[in-house]
Amino acid sequence: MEREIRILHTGDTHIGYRQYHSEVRRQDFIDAFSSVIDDAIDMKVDAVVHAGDLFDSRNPTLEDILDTIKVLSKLKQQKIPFLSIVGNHESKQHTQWLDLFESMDIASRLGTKPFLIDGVAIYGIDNVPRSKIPLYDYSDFTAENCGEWNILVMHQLMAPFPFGEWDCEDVISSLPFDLHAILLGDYHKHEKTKVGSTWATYCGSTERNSASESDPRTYNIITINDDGLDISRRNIVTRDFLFIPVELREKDAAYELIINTIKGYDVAGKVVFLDISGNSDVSISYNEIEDLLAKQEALVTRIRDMRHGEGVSEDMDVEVSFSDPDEAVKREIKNMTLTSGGILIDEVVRDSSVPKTKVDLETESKMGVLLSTIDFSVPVLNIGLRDSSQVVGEYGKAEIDVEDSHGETIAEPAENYAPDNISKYIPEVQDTNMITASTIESVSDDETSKDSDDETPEDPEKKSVDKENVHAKPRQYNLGDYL
Ligand SMILES: [Mn+2]
Repeated sequence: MEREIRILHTGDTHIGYRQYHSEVRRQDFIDAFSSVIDDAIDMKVDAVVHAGDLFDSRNPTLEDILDTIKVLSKLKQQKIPFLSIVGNHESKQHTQWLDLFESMDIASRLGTKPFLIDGVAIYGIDNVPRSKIPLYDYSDFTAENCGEWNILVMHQLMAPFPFGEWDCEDVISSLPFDLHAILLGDYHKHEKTKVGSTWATYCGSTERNSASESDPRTYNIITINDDGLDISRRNIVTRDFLFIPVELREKDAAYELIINTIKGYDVAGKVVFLDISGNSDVSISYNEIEDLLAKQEALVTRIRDMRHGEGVSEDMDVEVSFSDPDEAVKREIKNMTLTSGGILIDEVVRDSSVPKTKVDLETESKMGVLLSTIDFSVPVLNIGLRDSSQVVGEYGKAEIDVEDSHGETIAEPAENYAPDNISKYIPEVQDTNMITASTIESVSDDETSKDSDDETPEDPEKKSVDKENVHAKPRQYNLGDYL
């Protein structure tokens, strides 16, 4: 080798994660990424490799994107390449966020053609969903332009690590060149092992994505020189998570015990878990405890009452299993008050005997059958709309003129506004003669705006309530109702 090459390997930065609904925590995730990039600049590494899950969501906010661009631009200024793959969290259908950053020349998307740094060739495989791993096609990889040293970046759970879904050995033996290291993301804890003569290593996440990630966060430095390839781990300074255990005994002194215990800790600015165990006969109100912790300036307070099986919740590593997942899905779908059309589409999409390429055809044909069973014959002429607005449309059915959302007048099948339909869907209006197109339009707009709101909700619970309200109200009053 002409010179030593050093690569900073990071991943699972999950930018945009508003953990515990805290804006400060969102900032913590971008700050952690930023501090890793600052280290890369201080160390003058030859490249930063990101092993996926740059963003927590496939729909990061503009703020998240701008913050990320700022950080990547710092690297760009120092002419340090940022090389990355797409993780499962941020993965979009076709074009990826990484493509945007590549087009801005602040990142390179790794793939089957190597990114070369002197004698080191770096390849990447975007996250592959578990079900598609056995079908993965290596044929795009060639030995052409491969390096003296070859590195592959992946975002998967890999064997020989115990949680593995894909075997490092399969990957190594399937590639047409020698692989010296697999730099991994997805698992959030640092790991390092050798598979034959190939290193496999996880860098760890840059911030704590849950309370179970209690160890210090880490990244890797990969050093390649004439002596070989070496992997070393570095810690990242992140916000403290503090775990305060309290074991309750007697009923009377419960609050005193909790308060005195809390006072023994410096909770300011920390994410605080108060873990209550012990006598389950002692009932306590959490509000006072939360107030006390807030007064002591804890950033986030989480009370986990272990006496009621809490703490064994989302924050811990727990395998959730259903005795029959299909049954569980069916039950949930039932609760969604979908229309028969909605259920039909769901069934077609879920049906493993329907090839993906036939889903649209199958849906269309089944929907046709469903529509043919619906009785649309309604007493059109009794409708209290102006006769002059009624015209006969191209299908020979009566139509009425209504304003669409752009204020344009369009012809709509009058049956959509037939008395039966309207009174059914707008319960507060009993006299159908009062209904005008504008009434209908305003209801429609309201609904559309709610449905098209696909932003990540501030509070998932609140959102689900809103959704329920929307669905409790009948959705529409035309053909769309059967969708
Ligand atoms: Mn991740």
